[in-house]
Amino acid sequence: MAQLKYSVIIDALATFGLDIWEQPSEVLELVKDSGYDGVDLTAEPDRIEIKRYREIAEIARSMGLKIAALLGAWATWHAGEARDLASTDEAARRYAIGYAQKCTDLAVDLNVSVYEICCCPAEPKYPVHDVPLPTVRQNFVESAREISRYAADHGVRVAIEPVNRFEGYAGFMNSVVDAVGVADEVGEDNLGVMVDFFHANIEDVSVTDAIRRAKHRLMLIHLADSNRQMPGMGHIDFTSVIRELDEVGFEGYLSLDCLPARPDAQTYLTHSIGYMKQLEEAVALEKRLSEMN
Ligand SMILES: [Mn+2]
Repeated sequence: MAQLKYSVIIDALATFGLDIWEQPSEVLELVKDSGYDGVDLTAEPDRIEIKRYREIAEIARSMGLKIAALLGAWATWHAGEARDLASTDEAARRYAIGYAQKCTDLAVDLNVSVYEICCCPAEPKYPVHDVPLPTVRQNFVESAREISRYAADHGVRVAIEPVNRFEGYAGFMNSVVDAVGVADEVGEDNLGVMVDFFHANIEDVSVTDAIRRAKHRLMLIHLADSNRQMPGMGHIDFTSVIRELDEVGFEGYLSLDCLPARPDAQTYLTHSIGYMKQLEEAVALEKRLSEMN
């Protein structure tokens, strides 16, 4: 059984006062020493100088850390502005597409293979959004097609992250199953989906079902438990998750994405990977035993 690869979404460390742009070596060393294979850097091509990105990518690589993915900032709470790929305001939708294209350019520059896109309204409304769902879908599909074609021309992959009804458009692409349907409709080979366990636990039949259904398009995973805390702190059955990832032959990264990350940076990083690796070991052993029969 192949070992899984783990990464850390660097933005989540902000709750501990750790800022990669201020103290890159310190943050990256902590991640490396905790046993991770990579980091996910947030894509803010208009706010952070390319020179700074290159420096940080260089420090990471010199430590043997890969850049697993660029994290797109799509929700207003995260981006500090609206980046809505399904907006009915054409200028706003074009603005969001422009951001995605800059993410592609940044990925090329830093030699990162994949980044993610989400469908987040400027202001989420639950339980019903005021734009008809077919319109939301049509707008997003058009945006995703344009984005993935641009990315394909540059050799970059794009992963759709479905987000739960409270953070995305309630009723549109909240589940992984829906996201696979949207990706199939767009029909570009470099467009896939990712599974964030927190969102999938709310919206899909189960996290393992989501992995199984995403199979042919699964590019990335965001790692958290059902309550968005460290794996082991909620009720997701991670043993089944690991079996399923082995079953579908997942080769991407699991990027630690708990919000708000707690209780302290050291515990957050070491507990999460330690818990997962222990279960991985048990699943590998289980497989070995079953093969002896
Ligand atoms: Mn996520």
